[in-house]
Amino acid sequence: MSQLIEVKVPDIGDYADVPVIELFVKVGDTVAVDDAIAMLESDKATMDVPSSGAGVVKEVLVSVGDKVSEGSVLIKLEAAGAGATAAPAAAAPAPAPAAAPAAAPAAAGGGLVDVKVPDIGDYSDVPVIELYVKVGDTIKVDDAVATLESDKATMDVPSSAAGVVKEVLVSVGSKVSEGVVLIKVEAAGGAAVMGKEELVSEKPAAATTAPAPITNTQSPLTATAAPAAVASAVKLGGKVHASPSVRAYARELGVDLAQVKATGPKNRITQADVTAFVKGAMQSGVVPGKAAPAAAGASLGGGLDLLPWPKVDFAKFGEVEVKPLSRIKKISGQNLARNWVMIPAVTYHEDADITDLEAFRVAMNKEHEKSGKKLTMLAFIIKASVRALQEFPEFNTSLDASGGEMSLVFKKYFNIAFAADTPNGLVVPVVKDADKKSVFEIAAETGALAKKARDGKLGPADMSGACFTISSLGGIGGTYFAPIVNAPEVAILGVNKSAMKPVWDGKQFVPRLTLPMSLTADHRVIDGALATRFNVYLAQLLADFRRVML
Ligand code: CAO
Repeated sequence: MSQLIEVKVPDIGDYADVPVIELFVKVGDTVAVDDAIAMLESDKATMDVPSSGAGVVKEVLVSVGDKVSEGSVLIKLEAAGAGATAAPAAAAPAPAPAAAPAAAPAAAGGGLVDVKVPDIGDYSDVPVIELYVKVGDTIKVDDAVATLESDKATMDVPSSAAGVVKEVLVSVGSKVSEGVVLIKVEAAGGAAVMGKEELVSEKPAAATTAPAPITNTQSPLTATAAPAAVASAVKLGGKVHASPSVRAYARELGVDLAQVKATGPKNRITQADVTAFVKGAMQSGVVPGKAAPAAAGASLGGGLDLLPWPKVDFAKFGEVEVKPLSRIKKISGQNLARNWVMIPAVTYHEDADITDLEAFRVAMNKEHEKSGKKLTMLAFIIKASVRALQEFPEFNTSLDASGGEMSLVFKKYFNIAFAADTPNGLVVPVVKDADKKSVFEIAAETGALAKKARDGKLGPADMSGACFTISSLGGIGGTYFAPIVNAPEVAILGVNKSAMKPVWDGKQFVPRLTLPMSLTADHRVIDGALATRFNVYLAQLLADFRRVML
């Protein structure tokens, strides 16, 4: 009797209840091991689930929109020849390959250190799609050297050494495997000083440079993850078949994949298809991603009908220097642009009197001087925001269209993100379960996360699961600003530097330390009255912090 093989969702890291956004098989299809079965899309990652078995699809147990987690059965297969020839991964997710130490760089003659492709799982002959260094560049341990892209995964290779790049042995298009030398680095001072990562790196290549788009090489899945700051990938088209990297490429170019003609196997859109589409659009004058050209004055406003980005030869007007955008900026830029365009956002301002709170903070810090514990204004604002979210649950929600119709997801947890300024751009780490933490604990955690952010060491887990974001420019200055909502959240609070202001107390002007607050909210969920009530309540909490306990 034939035995059915269950193809399950393998280890997908911390993700759970991830929506299926595409199904590539139906009953009757014949699939081979590793054929893509479905695509899952969390708020941060798009993942192909490959088949762990070969045979004929007998049952499809999920449909688009269903939410799945590790172990969920997607399909049942009858093995080819009706015999039970399940690949080992069929019954259980393939175990993550043991994280092998990265190839230890051999000190070459003249103090040169080889930076090699580390363990990249089962992949070999993987094309280099981007190179970030050139001869003469000074690099640090963990700086991204190159991006490799297989048909399923995009992987950043971090440098295992610090110093000056003396040789680059590959170019874009070169195919590389584990152990291949990418560059030779002369360590600072001419000696082959190795970074600790290069001696024993327990991290697979992709997991090292945290904020860069990474791929989970430890899982049979492929995931193109983005920092939380930049939230979810835009689903540009309808049902289209394309790998995560092609989707990322299309997003970068603003191409609607639904309009691209596929030439790949199983009608999948390849990178070349996207390029051809853009070329065609440029030649015909049609703005990529749009159904019709933006005829001047003819728009009925259904689309954005934007003009192409202006092309200017800036060098005509004076000396210029062209520098590439950092990877964080490239990714966050796309998401900020989407959030700016798609969210009808309004910013509401309020002043909070933090005279007493600041006096209390200073007194507490003095009292705890010896212990090294320090309370920050940001930590108090996070704690007060949690209380305000509890009082106004609409602020702790996300709009969700995965069920076909828009619904509002109310979250019962309180994870607060905060914007952190780093040399490479803005990242948004998350303080999880801030409702369960003391202000001291929150202060310590934001400090640690901000440091990790500046060191470029935040991982996807540090930046996911936020409910509400705080952007504090208080250490810098400013009066008010209009922060952009960090979708799929529905509101963001910006604060600037507090200042002594004369406040009328009914009889006279008194000096009060005033914190300028700017709350931007998604008007589809939060209307102006509610936003203003939230702001007033938050200001009351900060003016008298005892209210937080009520
Ligand atoms: N009013 C007055 N002073 C303030 C203040 C406020 N609202 N907030 C902070 N300060 C003071 C602090 O008390 C600190 O002084 P002391 O060292 O004397 O205590 C000083 O300013 C520096 O604070 P900080 O900004 O380094 O620390 P923080 O805990 O307030 O903030 C972090 C940490 C990570 C939020 C911050 O470093 C940061 O990156 N801010 C930028 C966020 C950003 O870029 N937002 C814009 C996003 S949209 O583009």
